[in-house]
Amino acid sequence: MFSKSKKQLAVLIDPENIYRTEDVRQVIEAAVEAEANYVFVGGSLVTHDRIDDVVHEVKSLTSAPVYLFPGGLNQISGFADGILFLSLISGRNPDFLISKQIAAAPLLKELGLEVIPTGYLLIGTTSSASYMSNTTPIPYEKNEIASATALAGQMLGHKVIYMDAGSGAEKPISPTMIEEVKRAIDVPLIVGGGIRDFDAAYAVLESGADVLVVGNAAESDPQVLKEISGAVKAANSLNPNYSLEDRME
Ligand code: 1GP
Repeated sequence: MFSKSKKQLAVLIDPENIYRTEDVRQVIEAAVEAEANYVFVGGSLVTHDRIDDVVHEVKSLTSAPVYLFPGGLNQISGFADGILFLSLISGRNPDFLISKQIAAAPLLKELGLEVIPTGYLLIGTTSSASYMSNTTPIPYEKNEIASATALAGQMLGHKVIYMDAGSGAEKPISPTMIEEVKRAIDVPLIVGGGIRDFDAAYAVLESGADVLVVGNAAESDPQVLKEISGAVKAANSLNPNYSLEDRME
């Protein structure tokens, strides 16, 4: 499970884009090399029925826990280790706050997946996730709304808070928003969306994220994970003044 004692990296596979064996293999091999701590599998819209195949393939390539990050009920697989049981608490759409969870709960119990109650916040501008969930994201600069929402999520019993700028976001969530949310909550904080390089990853971790999620960038160039894992190591190291080259070694 997620921890606050060490910064961690999660690599996200959107099965709508990455489902061919060769593509899965490329991303996961890079994730293993980058010592990614988790693999998340899921997306806003999955139009095929290959989730089991994708998760099975991922599991065969890594010993890191594989957690479902589902945008819909067709993204549940018994081959996963667990599921981020998301409630979209930045939105006001009951379907994504509770209805889909009710529909999924009996199956999750039957499959015996580890269920991680996750308060999920969309931030910034319209993304596939906000469009598909028919919710309005929290505006990019409204730090106090984000921190109050995250705190309410924790008070409601969520074991982790996931702030997401949306896959392929132009820019990641701002350091000041991450700092404020981090100050407000005690549970681990996952941050994703638009993180493509060392600097963005380091800024997100330095401002308080416990787990960093990288999807799009790894899909386009799996080798970027090495650079990003350098940021995770740097953020975990006691000496943040290493040169970029040192961190990359
Ligand atoms: C999206 O947080 C994830 O839900 C990851 O975003 O694809 O932009 O890395 P990216």
